[in-house]
Amino acid sequence: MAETVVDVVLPVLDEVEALPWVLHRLPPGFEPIVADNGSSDGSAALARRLGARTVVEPRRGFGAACFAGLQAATADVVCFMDCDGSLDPADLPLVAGPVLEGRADLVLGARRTTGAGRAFPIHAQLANRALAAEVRRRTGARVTDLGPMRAARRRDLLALGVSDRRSGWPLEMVLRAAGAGWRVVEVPVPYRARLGRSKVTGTVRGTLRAVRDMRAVLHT
Ligand SMILES: Nc1nc2c(ncn2[C@@H]2O[C@H](COP(=O)(O)OP(=O)(O)OP(=O)(O)O)[C@@H](O)[C@H]2O)c(=O)[nH]1
Ligand SMILES: [Mg+2]
Repeated sequence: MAETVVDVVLPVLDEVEALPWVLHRLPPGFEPIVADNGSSDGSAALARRLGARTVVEPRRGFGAACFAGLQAATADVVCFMDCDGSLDPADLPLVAGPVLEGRADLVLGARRTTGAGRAFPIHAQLANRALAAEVRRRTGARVTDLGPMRAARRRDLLALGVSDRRSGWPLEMVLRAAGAGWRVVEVPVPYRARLGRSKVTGTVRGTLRAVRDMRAVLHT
């Protein structure tokens, strides 16, 4: 698979600590697109210095960053992953494989924690499990986690019309994909404690914002 070029969208908000490790770990054939979401710690400049294609999305929100990266992508298959060191780019082929081989339309990396619980706090795990159960109930898709490491075909994803630009983006993508009859497949991927400072799951404000955004998706 070495020559296959897959674009990897990396949403980034102040991730100078994790960026070098993440970019360094990308396997051959996986090209980064850093989608900087108005970082104030020099993440965009660092990404450019390290040779990564970099787009800047001033509109705040996880979905806004992911969408900007998707729009900048050119490869047939696009992956997404958090750029905080919690996911290992070396695992991307596991997630991209079923799409590249035509066996799946959307692949989600279901997070498996190893070691201490700090990687994935219990409230975040419970919230994720409940959301995955709701996705199963609504669509029949056999998902257990709304994993942030994902792969799909670029054109299909653009046509899906995911409209949320904040934390509801990952949930809306799965609901729309399953609703459109996509083959949604899950593969396990290791998940570890992030590098740098937690912005969502480790903070009350971030968690509440994520819950609000997800609720909005469920109720539209
Ligand atoms: N929270 C947040 N993250 C963003 C945004 N834009 C880009 N990101 C990036 O999206 C990825 C996921 O965000 P994280 O902060 O890791 O969210 P999380 O994994 O739920 O929680 P923590 O790792 O505990 O902060 C990271 O690479 C962020 O840098 C944004 O507007 N908000
Ligand atoms: Mg994280």
